[in-house]
Amino acid sequence: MADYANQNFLSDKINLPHTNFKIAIVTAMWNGEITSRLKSGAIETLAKSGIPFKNITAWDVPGSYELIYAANKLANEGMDAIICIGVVIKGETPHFNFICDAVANGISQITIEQNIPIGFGVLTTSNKQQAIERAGGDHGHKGEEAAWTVLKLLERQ
Ligand code: RBF
Repeated sequence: MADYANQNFLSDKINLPHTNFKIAIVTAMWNGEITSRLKSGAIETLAKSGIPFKNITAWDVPGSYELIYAANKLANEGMDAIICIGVVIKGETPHFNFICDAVANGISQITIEQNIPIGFGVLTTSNKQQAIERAGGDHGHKGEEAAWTVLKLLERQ
């Protein structure tokens, strides 16, 4: 079995049963310079696996807290999977823990109640540099990884 702790899992091939899945990408516009990179990487990853653009719904919301409402609404509209993207930076966010906890708990509640895969592409970093490094820099691309993750779960649909 592959060991994703020790290899870049993006290199692993996805074997979807079909490519007709409807997938939504919800992106928080707070720290939009970084979230837009994460969003682009997520779209590219879906396209590389053969998901047609017409099947991809993109919704930009104001901040990470709004990812919860948007993801739940999109699940109710019949999406097969959702990718949530946001960047919460500790040094710039006085109530960092409240936002991070609310978003993580809200999204996990939706994935359970709606029974669909949700990719957690929400960076929670100490500073802006750490977020940039995770949006296509030295620490990988968390937008691509979140998209890859939902595709991996859709293999079993
Ligand atoms: N949203 C983010 O996505 N990332 C942040 O770092 C962030 N920091 C915030 C800091 C403050 C002081 C406030 C009031 C909001 C912040 N938000 C952030 C926005 C939040 O997710 C939400 O959009 C707003 O609170 C409105 O519901």
